[in-house]
Amino acid sequence: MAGSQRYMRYIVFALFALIVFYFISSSSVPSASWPSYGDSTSITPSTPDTPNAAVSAVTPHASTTPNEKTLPPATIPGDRMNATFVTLARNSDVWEIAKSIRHVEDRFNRKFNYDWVFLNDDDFDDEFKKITTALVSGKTKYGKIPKEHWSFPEWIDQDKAAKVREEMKEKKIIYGDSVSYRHMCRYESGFFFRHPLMLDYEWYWRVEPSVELYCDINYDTFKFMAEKKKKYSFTLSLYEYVETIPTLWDATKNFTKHYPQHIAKDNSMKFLSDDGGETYNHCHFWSNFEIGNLNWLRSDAYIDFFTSLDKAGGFFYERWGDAPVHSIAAGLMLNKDEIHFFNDIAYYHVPFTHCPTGEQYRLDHKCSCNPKDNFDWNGYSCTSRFYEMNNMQKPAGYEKEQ
Ligand SMILES: Nc1nc2c(ncn2[C@@H]2O[C@H](COP(=O)(O)OP(=O)(O)O)[C@@H](O)[C@H]2O)c(=O)[nH]1
Ligand SMILES: [Mg+2]
Repeated sequence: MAGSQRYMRYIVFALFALIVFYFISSSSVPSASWPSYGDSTSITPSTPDTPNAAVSAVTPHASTTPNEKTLPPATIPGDRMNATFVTLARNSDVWEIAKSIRHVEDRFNRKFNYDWVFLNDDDFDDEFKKITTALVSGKTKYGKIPKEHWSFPEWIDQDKAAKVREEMKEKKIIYGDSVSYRHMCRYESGFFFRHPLMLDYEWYWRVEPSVELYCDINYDTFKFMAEKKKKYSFTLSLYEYVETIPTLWDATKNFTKHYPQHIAKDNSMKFLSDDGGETYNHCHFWSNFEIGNLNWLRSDAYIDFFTSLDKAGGFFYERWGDAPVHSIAAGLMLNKDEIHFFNDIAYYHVPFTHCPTGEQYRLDHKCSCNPKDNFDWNGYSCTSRFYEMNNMQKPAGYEKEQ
């Protein structure tokens, strides 16, 4: 027994000695085959046919080879328009707006470096400013909305407004019981373009949290708007939820009766109404995406329109959205050819996608959207009407997406 124990001890010791010997011998092997990154002195060309072996020997970071192809310029040269992105957001929206900014920068703005104005009914905190400033390639500006632009006007009957919110809550109308959503819609309808920070600019592109862009945009969309004399634009259009705007068209008709001088001759009434203006068909451009002209929104025509709607009280007695308000204004007070459909801007805001119709375009612009998700030719979209009203030919292949 004692003899076999001694025997075992001997084997264990021998094994241990072997392991120690192995480690000592392998660590003493010269390690010249693992030069540290950037250490040019220890580098030997790994293969005899490495093209720039001579250069590699003298330049730092020579473990990599230079790209000899001509790459496109990192930014698009040329002058810029007097334009800005604009976002209305709360501090709590920071990570959702961060995603949107990244999309906009990657697909467009890193090539143009336009400014970005952020507006809030509260003070933006340091975290929000730090994150968004780091992401935007242009200048960032942060503005607080004056109280009088984010509160009930004195002519609003508070009890009546509260009762409506209760009723809408029972009917489960989206945002039906929300006061802040109503202030937001009224602000986007009538005030954002008058904020002191916005007065510096002529053009805006509105961006909301959690939106996505799916194709490269390689030209200046603001310049396009200016050169083509466009004032308003959209990517998605649809029918508004009737319960939120039962009297919006009556208020509109009241406006047109009092201000006939503001109505454009070649307007888009056909897009808005199927009976020559008697009733509204609820078609509107989805305003979470907009590229537009701020001077138009600041014009007497638009301000008179907003003021007369505001007096009617529907932002609080109903739940008028800024999308139908902007759309009716553009439809009646601009000429048809001043409204542009950006088929080439692939865009998503929950739950709808605009994915450009036309495969060659999608391939050329590195689009990542599924054309099957495109909403344009769906029965709930109004974009077909826009094409028909303007006698525009629908893009090739649209039938396959219906
Ligand atoms: N500062 C601020 N921004 C708001 C408020 N409510 C909504 N927003 C912003 O207004 C825009 C529209 O709001 P959102 O929640 O996206 O509405 P939806 O797209 O209609 O569902 C977004 O840019 C929001 O960040 C609010 O109470 N305060
Ligand atoms: Mg939104």
